[in-house]
Amino acid sequence: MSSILDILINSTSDIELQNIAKKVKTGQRINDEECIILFEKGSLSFVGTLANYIRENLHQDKTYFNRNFHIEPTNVCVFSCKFCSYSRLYAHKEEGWELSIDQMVDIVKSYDGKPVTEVHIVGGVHPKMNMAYFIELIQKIKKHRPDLHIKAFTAVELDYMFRKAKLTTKEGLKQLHDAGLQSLPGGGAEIFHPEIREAIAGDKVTGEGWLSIHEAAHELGMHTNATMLYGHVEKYSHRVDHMSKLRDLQDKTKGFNTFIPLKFRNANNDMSYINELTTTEDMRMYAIARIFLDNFPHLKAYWPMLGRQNAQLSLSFGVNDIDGTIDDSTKIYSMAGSEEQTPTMSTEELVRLIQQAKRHPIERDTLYNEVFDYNAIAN
Ligand code: V47
Ligand code: SF4
Repeated sequence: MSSILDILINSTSDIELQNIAKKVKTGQRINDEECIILFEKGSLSFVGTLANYIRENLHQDKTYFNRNFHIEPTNVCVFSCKFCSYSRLYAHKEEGWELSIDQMVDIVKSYDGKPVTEVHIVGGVHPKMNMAYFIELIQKIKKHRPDLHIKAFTAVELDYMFRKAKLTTKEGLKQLHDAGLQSLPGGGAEIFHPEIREAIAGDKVTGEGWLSIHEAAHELGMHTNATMLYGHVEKYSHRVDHMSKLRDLQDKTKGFNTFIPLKFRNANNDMSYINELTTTEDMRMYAIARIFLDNFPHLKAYWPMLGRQNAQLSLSFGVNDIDGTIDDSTKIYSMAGSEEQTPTMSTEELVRLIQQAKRHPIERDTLYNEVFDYNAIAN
């Protein structure tokens, strides 16, 4: 009997695309040039079929989410990334917010008795919030709720914190890890290639710096995520360069859990003149990431940024994770123009969204251990 990939191979007249489909069928890795060919020539149905084949081989219909909330300590930031709608320079700090340690611990306490498994802490890079401040925060959260997984601080925040404290990356991470930090989120990666990074985020940690912080975290036994901000001034070759560097590091350390492509949103920032990409381009991005990143176990669509309907659609284009309940606790995307102005979804809504796409909802913890199988109660 012909498999779906045999049908795809036989019906594709373009030899280069046909060879890529043959590689996927036999489990071979595609190279950077082939990835560019996919971006340039692969139709949505072509890349979608390949990505869905890989997704179902890895995870069948399983689709993960978790119960989480965000804490954003501040939006005051020493940097001025051109795509950022959220930060306020220190000189205008009265327009922003700065949470005290007690206020953040109170946010954690407001979840007492609720079955959340993860707190995600990221924010602007505030010149006065230093290592000692964040170590105290983490210790207090852990003391109050030891079972809550702390996923916190982008490589951008960490790079600044460690430089100010005159610590090496290894020393700084070790101190935070000892205090209770368990994973790193994937933010701050943007586009690694200096040609683009300098144009959109020229004053923060370099691509190499981002990668070396994640490598050091992996060496300490921590898991991390990786993002890529796409759909602005980058070319396809920059996306491939970015994903290729992530794939190389993953070959070395196996420390990444999930890849999260982040669609550029254009409201209220210095890049508002750039049109946002279409849904077709978004789905092609997810699908090609699933095909190229053969050593990443998971591909996440972050619904507060993409919108819930497109997140649902992405489950047919390689995505097997749609993040968590969020609980209206992040402002990054609502300020950048996402239709999700109050990002919160109840577990029931997330489950329904996944089931409507004819997928199998599973609640996970941060490290993808299965917490609850929703098909067990739905049938
Ligand atoms: O690094 C900022 C992005 C990131 C815009 O690891 C924008 O589980 C689009 O990384 N349009 C921070 N994107 C958020 C992040 C993240 C989110 C959810 C889950 C995880 C995880 C990580 O947000 C920044 C930047 O790339 N961003 N402004 C914008 N206008
Ligand atoms: Fe600061 Fe992050 Fe915004 Fe850049 S993206 S200005 S580092 S808050």
